[in-house]
Amino acid sequence: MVNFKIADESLASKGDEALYIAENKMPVTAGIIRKRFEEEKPLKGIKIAGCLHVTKETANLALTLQAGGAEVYLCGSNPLSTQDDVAAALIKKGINVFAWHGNTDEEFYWCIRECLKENPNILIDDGADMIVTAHKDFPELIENGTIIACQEETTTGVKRFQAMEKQGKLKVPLFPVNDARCKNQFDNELGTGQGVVAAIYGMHVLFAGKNVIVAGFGHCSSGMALRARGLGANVIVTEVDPIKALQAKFAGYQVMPIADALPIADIILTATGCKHVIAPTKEMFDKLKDGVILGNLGHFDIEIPTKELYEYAKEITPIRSDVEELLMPNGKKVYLLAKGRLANLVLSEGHPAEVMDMSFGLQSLMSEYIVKNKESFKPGMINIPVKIDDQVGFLKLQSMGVKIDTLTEEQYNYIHGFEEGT
Ligand code: RBV
Repeated sequence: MVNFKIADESLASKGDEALYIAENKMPVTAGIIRKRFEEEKPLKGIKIAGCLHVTKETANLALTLQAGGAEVYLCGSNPLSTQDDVAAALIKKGINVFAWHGNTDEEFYWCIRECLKENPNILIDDGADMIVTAHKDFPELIENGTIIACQEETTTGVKRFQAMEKQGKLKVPLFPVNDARCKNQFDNELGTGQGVVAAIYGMHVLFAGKNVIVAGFGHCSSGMALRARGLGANVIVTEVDPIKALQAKFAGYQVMPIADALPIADIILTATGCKHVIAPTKEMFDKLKDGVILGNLGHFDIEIPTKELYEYAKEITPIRSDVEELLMPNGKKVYLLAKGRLANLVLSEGHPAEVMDMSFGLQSLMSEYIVKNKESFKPGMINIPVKIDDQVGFLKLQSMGVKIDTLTEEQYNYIHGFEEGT
């Protein structure tokens, strides 16, 4: 029996169309790996709970895990990113889903708890909320060994787990899938990078000639800066890390403190993982240019100080789906995308299937790896095996019909030796 709470079951056929589009663009996850999983059933008898954006790409991950024999439970990793048609299609295919677009914070955690109540063996998180909830509310699942190991999809989640581990509070083996090369060099750079189009979906704005501020210059934000420049914007980068600031400068961007950038910014896009990228003060808010568009592409809604902006605004008017106009006390208008939540997921449909194919290929193979090696893990962060990272890379190349060279024995010995010099 499928267990679920979703918005509208009648959206299933629309969801099927979305799933089909993604499936065709995910030859690794929905093709090669799914086919092998169907034959070998490496996840037989295993329950997997995913706290992930409920998108057509995540749906294909869920179906691959199911093909491998797992019983799959899914809840959303953000209150606004669930695609209700996808959720409807999934329950018809036997995936247990607790997610709907626009759930409250309380409902969000209720959905997580519904998944945890099912005694899952593997948790796949995106942002750490599910695994942190397991530690707080379901410690017995950790203590009695029901949870074998966990996987984390995003940078913000990995940072939270690093903090937990430092404080001795991380009680499960944790694989930071985000940190694998096949994840962060593609999903983060290309996926979040292309997410700048959320500002176009939201306001149908022209980037050419605009001053676009990109906060941060990590994997995600450097991708965003590149794509915004490609659209013809004058990109200004803000940073706190001297090396990343230098990288931005040498890549040809202007670099300056955010306080200096605010008065000239037409669009401000954040993906730093840090809170209050714009300090929540009257002085900073008054600096914002009339008509500025504010969009966050980072995991949580604290990068743009949404709560404080709402409190400071004289009027808040929803002007279209997921876009609000804030009238500031000085008469200027500010346009906020997606209530400060990930605009790339809320206004657009999330990262394209082609890159999610690699992230979710890793999640699939890591689930298999966890089951195969379940006796050998200790609590704490454990790197993704290079072999699995490489395997996803090879599978992706194979699916694209791209061949590469292999080291000869002589080359291998040279590269791993020190004897040969001048
Ligand atoms: N993300 N998922 C999607 N289409 O399902 N798009 C983005 C999708 C993930 C991405 O891996 C990123 O690390 C995370 O969302 C941020 O919450």
